[in-house]
Amino acid sequence: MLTLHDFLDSGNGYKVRLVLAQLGLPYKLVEHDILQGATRTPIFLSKNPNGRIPTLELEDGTFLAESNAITFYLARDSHLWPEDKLAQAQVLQWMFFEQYSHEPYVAVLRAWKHVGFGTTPERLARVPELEQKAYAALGVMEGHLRTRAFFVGERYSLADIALYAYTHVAEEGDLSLSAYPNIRAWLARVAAEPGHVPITYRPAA
Ligand SMILES: N[C@@H](CCC(=O)N[C@@H](CS)C(=O)NCC(=O)O)C(=O)O
Repeated sequence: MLTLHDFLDSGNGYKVRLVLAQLGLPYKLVEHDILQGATRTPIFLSKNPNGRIPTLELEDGTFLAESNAITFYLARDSHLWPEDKLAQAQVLQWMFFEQYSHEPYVAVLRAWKHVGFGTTPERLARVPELEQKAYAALGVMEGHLRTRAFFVGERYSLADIALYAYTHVAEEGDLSLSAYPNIRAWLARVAAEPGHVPITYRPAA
């Protein structure tokens, strides 16, 4: 059986849990308290030298890191991954956008203000810059969704999952979605997809 090393509050981990749930794949969840440095121990570093969750442990003992690589591994033969070559590249385009232009701002503000990493004076000084960059990313998403139901090819895909994970909890980082009606409508569409589970979801032990 697959084993997912994770931390429940993590949006990166949630992407993987959402894919596993929507594809009906059984797995064991092993939770690590990242607030206490649990992914920085020698044992965890031997699984993922980058010291981060999510990390997926395959049946043969291989460890796979990086949320968007893990969701691709799980979903590439499913309805969550398009068949068309350009659509595949467009899904990747949004997954890379999420990692470079969205997650470092939207997720980090939430990590500081909500998850428990805390707001030190140095972090508070960086908040305006992170907010500006987070809203810039949300602006790109809002514009794209003005004429579309989903990010690629009018079909729910890994692109939507990658971007949903932290956008739907952006307000926990004190970001307001009130000026983003297209994003709010898309969030509701994603949450209505069959097999959707919330970020707090744990599989039965
Ligand atoms: N790019 C990675 C980011 C993973 C990441 O930043 N994980 C965080 C939690 S969301 C973590 O494990 N932090 C603990 C630490 O860095 O010690 C991904 O998409 O999986």
